[in-house]
Amino acid sequence: MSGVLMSSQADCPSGWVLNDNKCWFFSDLQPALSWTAAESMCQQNNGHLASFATVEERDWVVDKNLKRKDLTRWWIGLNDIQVEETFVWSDGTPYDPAVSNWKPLEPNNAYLENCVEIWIDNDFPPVNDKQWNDRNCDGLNGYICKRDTGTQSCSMTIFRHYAWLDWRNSFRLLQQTSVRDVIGVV
Ligand code: MAN
Ligand code: CA
Repeated sequence: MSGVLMSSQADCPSGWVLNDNKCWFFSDLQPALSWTAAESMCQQNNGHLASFATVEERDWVVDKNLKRKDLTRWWIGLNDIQVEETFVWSDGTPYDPAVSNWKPLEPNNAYLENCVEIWIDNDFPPVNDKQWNDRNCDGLNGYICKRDTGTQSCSMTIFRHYAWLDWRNSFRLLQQTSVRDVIGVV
């Protein structure tokens, strides 16, 4: 008889940051990407372009992450590609206008703009400099991915049981256990 017990710890792949029980990735690599290419990069890594379910998530992204980077324009998952003026998040999170943070006069669909960016334009005073703008989806931006945590540190306990009758015909049971670490994010 044998058995396996798996235990794991929620964690993020290397290069991703853990916040609010999600993993976040900030790409300021060159070349910058179109919205569609950025969304597909996030999907290849088991995520989507970032959605914001709460004001805390939204502000954490800008205040704790983007302000330290040089790049000023970042794709997020919000878009109205399917139906003009109906905004949806690419990961399926319901769009809550109370969590939105549009720049004044945006979204304006000025140049057939169906994708949304965070635009840090370093205004002074910086009142509107971390807000959202709809932009043509072919524009080249940095991007932010979000995904569920994976199981990075994970250990596996293997049980083996041996049972037999000894020379005096009494029942003997032996349990052998071994623990192994499994490395890698699922
Ligand atoms: C201006 C405004 C924005 C528009 C951008 C495109 O800043 O018209 O609404 O999205 O240009 O780069
Ligand atoms: Ca716009």
